[in-house]
Amino acid sequence: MEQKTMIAVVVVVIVAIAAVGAFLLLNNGGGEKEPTYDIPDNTRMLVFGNANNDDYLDSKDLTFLKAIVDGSATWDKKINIFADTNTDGTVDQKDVDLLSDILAGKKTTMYYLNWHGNVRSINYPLSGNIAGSYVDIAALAWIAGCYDDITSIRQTQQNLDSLDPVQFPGAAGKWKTVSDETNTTFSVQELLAQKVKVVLTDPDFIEGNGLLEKMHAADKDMNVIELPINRAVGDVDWTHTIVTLGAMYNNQDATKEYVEFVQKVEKKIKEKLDYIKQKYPDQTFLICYEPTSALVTDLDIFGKTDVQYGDVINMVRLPLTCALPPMADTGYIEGYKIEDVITLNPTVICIESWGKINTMTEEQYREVIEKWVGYFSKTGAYANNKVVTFAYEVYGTVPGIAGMIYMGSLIWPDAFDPMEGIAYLNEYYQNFTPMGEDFDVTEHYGFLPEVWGSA
Ligand SMILES: [Ca+2]
Ligand SMILES: [Ca+2]
Repeated sequence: MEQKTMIAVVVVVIVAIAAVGAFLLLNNGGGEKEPTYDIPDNTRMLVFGNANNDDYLDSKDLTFLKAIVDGSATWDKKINIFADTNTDGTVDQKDVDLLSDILAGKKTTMYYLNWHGNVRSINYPLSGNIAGSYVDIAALAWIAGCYDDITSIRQTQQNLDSLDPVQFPGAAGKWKTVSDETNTTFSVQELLAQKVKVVLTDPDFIEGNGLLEKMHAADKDMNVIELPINRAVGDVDWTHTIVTLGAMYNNQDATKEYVEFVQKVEKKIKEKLDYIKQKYPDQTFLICYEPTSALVTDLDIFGKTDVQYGDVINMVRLPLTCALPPMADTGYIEGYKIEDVITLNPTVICIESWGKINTMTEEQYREVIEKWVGYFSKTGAYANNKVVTFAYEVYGTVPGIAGMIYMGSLIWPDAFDPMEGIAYLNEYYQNFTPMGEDFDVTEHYGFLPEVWGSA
């Protein structure tokens, strides 16, 4: 619950400082939310230099840049926004030189688009101690090849000391908390003390509270990467972050395999979309987050701002629409009545846990899940075998996309093959996590969603 409580606090802080927001925007040179650029639809590589808008920063971009400079290609600055490698408004030899240096791994400045479509820069290639808002950064860092640089996490020391050594090798005794005394955000003092050079975080922690500016002021070489971890901001999600980190660390060999995996899963889902939409039109879902009693539950739905939770983002990869419109800034609704869920009658009801698969035994976990499912036994979804339980840390964040084929097989058994779904999940865990090549999701509780009902 730490995650959600913190967000509520941040919202209060944002409201409190809204009156002075305009002043901050004028004076800090950062934190603006009006996009400078529209983020192109078909690229996850948000680095300037990615002239051809694909998911890689490579020699094809350099060839394209040279063609623009020698006049054999024309530059459409609205489409190929990243061609202007040094972001000075023109494409010329300086851009060719900068991209050449980047591809050669030379130390320089690299520019990228942040979650709001604003230009930011880093010291390229990234190196040094990494701090993150949640342990979820481990999943991204593992894929981008910088896992061993993680030293600091904004969670309690108790959280960090109890991490599963199989999922988080080397973390125990190494990772230190960089939480402030209220345990709601980063301590800048601790970031400095722990010599952090790279900060990976969702916007909730550092936007609107002046922290981003404090980090930059404390150490101009502290690279705060304004790309999401387990949120989506507008159209940017953690898949963009991983791909972009690959370039920032000059380690795209590691991320290329991941890009191809994501593209493969997306293609597979897409193949079934028309079939499901025609056979089962207007399918809705609602995510009930850690129900507090038989009467009320918290919800994860779309928020009114552009920051969205990963579980909602992953579920809409399937042909499902959230049963409620955006209701709060963060999309987190506390204390929603279960009788209102029954009235709303979503096609699929998701019941979601957080943190429990790491801290509970299988028996304890099952007991909690079965109790929660019981709260929803009078829903239409339960009558139709469409109550689905899952863990946020698997389906709300980086691994999530790998599990959507299996999730789909539980909801529409005629559309997706469960064995194929399990194969995708195993491919993810075996290739992109510390679990290793023998890991099998069917042998570990909590990694597969389950479906419940009376039909
Ligand atoms: Ca490219
Ligand atoms: Ca330029």
